[in-house]
Amino acid sequence: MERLPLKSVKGVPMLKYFADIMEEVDKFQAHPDDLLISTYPKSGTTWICEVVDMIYKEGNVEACREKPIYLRVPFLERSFPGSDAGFKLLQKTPRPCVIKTHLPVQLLPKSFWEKNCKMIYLARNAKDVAVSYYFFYQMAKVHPEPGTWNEFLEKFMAGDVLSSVAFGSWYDHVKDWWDKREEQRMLYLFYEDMKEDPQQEIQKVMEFLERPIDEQLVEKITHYTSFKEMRQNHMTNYTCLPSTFMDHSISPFMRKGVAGDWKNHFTVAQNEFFDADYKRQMVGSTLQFWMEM
Ligand code: PPS
Repeated sequence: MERLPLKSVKGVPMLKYFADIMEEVDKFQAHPDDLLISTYPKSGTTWICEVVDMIYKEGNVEACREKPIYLRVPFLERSFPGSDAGFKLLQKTPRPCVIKTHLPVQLLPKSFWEKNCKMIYLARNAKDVAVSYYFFYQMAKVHPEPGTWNEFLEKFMAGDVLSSVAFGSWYDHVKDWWDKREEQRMLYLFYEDMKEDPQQEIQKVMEFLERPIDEQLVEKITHYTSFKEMRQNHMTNYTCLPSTFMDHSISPFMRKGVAGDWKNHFTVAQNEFFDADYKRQMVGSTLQFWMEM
């Protein structure tokens, strides 16, 4: 796997292979009953996908273990040489279905808005996302070289230029999706709330999906979607992919799964600099994050 430079799609830096299919992705036709799961990378996408798949499969663990999560919840804009692009995989998938995306609001195919699809957005605090993304850049070798932690953090803060990170600005992503939540059938969730009270957040998802709340089912889903369980489950921990693509010996995909790990990586100076920039980038937004638990 080659570490190619990012490529701009309407000003958003993207992995080159993803950018190359965006014209086709843009024409994607959503089914009105498709459920879209949208996140900025490293925000707990795999976690919420597994929760939703377990709800759809009414807690049937065997059915959830038939295929890796990236085949059960196809990733719309994903594209790598030698495998089906996400939108092509969706052509072969029975619809309606659950679809994963990391696209910012302005790049999401219009059809999702026009068909008024239900959407779940999961956000995670910027500092933990930056740390998680840094380790992911090292192990998932389709990304450009991350450089040092300090260099990577600067790229993360830069957001929307080609020298920044894949999928662009975290700040714009979380704010723009937040601003859409009232005009769309959208459930906006937070990683930190899922860590704090997974039962409550799973119930919220079930209500949003109009499923009957069954306490035993909630308990079962909470258990099987815990970090401990998902870390050792080959269908959720990405170990089914070849190590040329994701090298878990550099850093496992299921790395720590906590809120507040940033404290082990940010220096005092980096933290002060980041906080000042954060205030500037988030000014005017009502969006609030727990930076630790
Ligand atoms: S990706 O590649 O963008 O789809 O990655 P994504 O799944 O969004 O994020 C990976 C991070 O989520 C953590 N994770 C979890 N945390 C808590 N509980 C569960 N069940 C869980 N599953 C995944 C994973 O460990 C990555 O975070 P870090 O901080 O790197 O550990």
